Amino acid sequence: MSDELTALRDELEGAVQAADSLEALEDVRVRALGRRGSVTGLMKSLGRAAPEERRERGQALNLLKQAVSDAIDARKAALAEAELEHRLASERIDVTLPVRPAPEGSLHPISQTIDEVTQIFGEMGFRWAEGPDIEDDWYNFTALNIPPEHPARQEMDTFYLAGEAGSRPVLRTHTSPVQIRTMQAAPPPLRVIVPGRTYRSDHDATHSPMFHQVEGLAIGRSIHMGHLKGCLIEFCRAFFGVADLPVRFRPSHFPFTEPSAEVDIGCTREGGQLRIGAGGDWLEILGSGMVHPKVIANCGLDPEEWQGFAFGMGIERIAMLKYGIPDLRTMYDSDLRWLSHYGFRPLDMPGLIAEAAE
Ligand code: 2NL
Repeated sequence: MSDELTALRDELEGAVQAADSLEALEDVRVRALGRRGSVTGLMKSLGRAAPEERRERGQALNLLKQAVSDAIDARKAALAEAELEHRLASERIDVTLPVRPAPEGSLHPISQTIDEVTQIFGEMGFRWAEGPDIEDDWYNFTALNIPPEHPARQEMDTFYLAGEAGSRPVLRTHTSPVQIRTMQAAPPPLRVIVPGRTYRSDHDATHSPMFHQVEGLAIGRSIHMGHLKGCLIEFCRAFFGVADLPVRFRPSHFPFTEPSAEVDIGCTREGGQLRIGAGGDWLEILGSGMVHPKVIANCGLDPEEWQGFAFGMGIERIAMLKYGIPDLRTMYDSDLRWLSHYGFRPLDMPGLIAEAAE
């Protein structure tokens, strides 16, 4: 090979080695081997060479072209490998890292409390039942043995709606109408737990016109006060997570139960701080009683054959007690800061799961 071609080969091989990317390498290839490239130009000029020189110069040019082409291929492979190495290093993922928590919503304490109450009674054989928010006078009052002069019936305390042809629909003031419908719908024995929205015309620091109740009903041939006491003591202890929680039954009155009992749990109030558990003090949690025979009869059942117990409690109240929420009105503000403070992770059932794990 002539000095001139050797110099060109060295120059091109140097350019190939200097190319630091596939694009730069392609530029070198075009400058050398492209249609107007330096090596291509020399090949084209071969025709003008003297016949005796042509063979030798042709061979030398072919060697040059081959050498440049081989250098380009080798450099291309090296660059491609380096690029792959770089990607493997930069796109490396650590599969041992813990999962990043996805942003998620939370359960309102009212929903959480309803879940907890229905789960505790569910384990005692009660099934969930629900019914309409808009009721008629018979289901909300008459069937429940509520007398015409009872304050709950007054315009002042209850939301009435304008109905058709003199009827007077009412926003249910308790969830009891659902139990009446349950007794009508299928023959006993039965056990239902009935959470839901209820409405009363009351609005101040401790009352909201819409609030939540959960009621329960068990009907059978030989259900007695002992069953009522056993179920409600068990509920109070499971719900508040205090195994030896004192529970007291105090005589009371409701039109729909006879006898009736208010249920109190033990607590202490030291320095204005309420603590649920054994102590000298009592806190009212729910109302209960044996279903009044007139209510059983109103549902088309024979009170001589069927009897049972019922109970009811306010969800907001027991949620505030259990979770230390000081102000009822904050429950309905939809303040995201409040919700993220008092809200629950979906499927989180404190008390119960903790108890099962022990
Ligand atoms: C309370 C007291 C109570 C009932 C609700 C009931 C339902 C039927 C028949 C008899 Cl269908 N009783 N429910 C019984 C006793 C008390 O609620 O303080 N609630 C917030």
